[in-house]
Amino acid sequence: MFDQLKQQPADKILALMQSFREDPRDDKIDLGVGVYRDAEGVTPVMRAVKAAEARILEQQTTKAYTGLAGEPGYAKALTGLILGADVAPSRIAAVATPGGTGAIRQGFELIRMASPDARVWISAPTWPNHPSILKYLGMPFSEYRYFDDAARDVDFAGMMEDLSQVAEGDVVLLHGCCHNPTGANLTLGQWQSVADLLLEKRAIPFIDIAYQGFGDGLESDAAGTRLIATQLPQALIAASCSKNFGIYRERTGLLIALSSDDAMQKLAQGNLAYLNRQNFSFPPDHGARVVMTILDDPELRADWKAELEEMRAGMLALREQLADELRQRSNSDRFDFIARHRGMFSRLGATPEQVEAMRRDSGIYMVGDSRLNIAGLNARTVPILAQAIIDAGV
Ligand code: PLP
Ligand code: TYF
Repeated sequence: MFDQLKQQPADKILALMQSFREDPRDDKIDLGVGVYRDAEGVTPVMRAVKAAEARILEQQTTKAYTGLAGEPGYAKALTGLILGADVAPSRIAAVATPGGTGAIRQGFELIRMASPDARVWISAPTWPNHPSILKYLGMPFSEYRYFDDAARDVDFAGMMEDLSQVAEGDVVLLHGCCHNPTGANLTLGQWQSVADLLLEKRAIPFIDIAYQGFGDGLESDAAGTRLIATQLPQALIAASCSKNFGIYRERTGLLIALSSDDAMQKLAQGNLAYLNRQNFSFPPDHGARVVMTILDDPELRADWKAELEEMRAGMLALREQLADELRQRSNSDRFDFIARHRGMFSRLGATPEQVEAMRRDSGIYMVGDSRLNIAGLNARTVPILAQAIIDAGV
């Protein structure tokens, strides 16, 4: 039986992680996988997470199954963090999922169940797992232009032109903030134009929000998502707590389906629970319980926000420093986009050969499309990267 299997394509980001580990050089720099690291290169367990875990360890009296949708208090707390108070609870169906990836997967499956011919529109470029999962599920999908390679900014005219071809009932996948892999994001005015277009086309927005709090702050980073949620009758939102709570391996995500009326909300909730049951019965609980504990406790919540804010400010400072170093070394402002981009990533716009040269000559690892993880840097390594970028002729 198993001899019938075909080799599957490797995940390029995870493969890069492996080559980095195998590189014997002491001064190598990992700017590959999207994991936050502090100035010492450590991915810390956040203070509030440790405190919540201690509390759970002490107070939890059972580990019996939760519900198919997971702990309702988790969905309520995280929905509040993402949507604020502007969306009526009667519109919200939600299930806990194994990570943001699980939420995306369940979201796609919900679309396929409801409307098998619906086309999913994804940005070019996007996180590689989006097209990979869509392909695996056999769902029709198309790309819309998103990144202007020359300006290293959003190609908004191209995006709107491509989305003008969206058919009624199609789904448009948008990154809520901190676009992966480019770092280029929509302005609130552009979000409004997208919302108007989707409303006119009767298309369904699907927002993937995996970096809330890593861009301009918790509230600003959710502004596009909130605009869509309040103006469109239906929407899907896949949220991840991996980055902003630093609980990557706990697999903590949430899939939200927003409906226009009560009956549809109940139908959506029932189908989401059904999908969880088909795929894994009950979603993981530990990370969800940690998130709920933090968000529901004013002290833990304040401490979590403060630490998240420190992480965000650190990444912004590194962006500024890198843009400054490159301005001096290139005698131009052509790298200023690094300071304008938001989140963990920027797409540098280097060729695959230049990316390879930086790896070979300087031990600097970035993804082949020249995406670099800003959090992989520190004040000492920024000038080293800047020099390598210049030496590679970017
Ligand atoms: N969506 C995007 C754009 C991502 O970059 C990630 C990456 O971590 C995820 C979703 C999902 O992350 P996880 O499944 O680890 O929660
Ligand atoms: O884009 C990234 O680096 C993160 C982490 O299959 C990641 O989103 C990368 C690959 C993958 C799952 C997560």
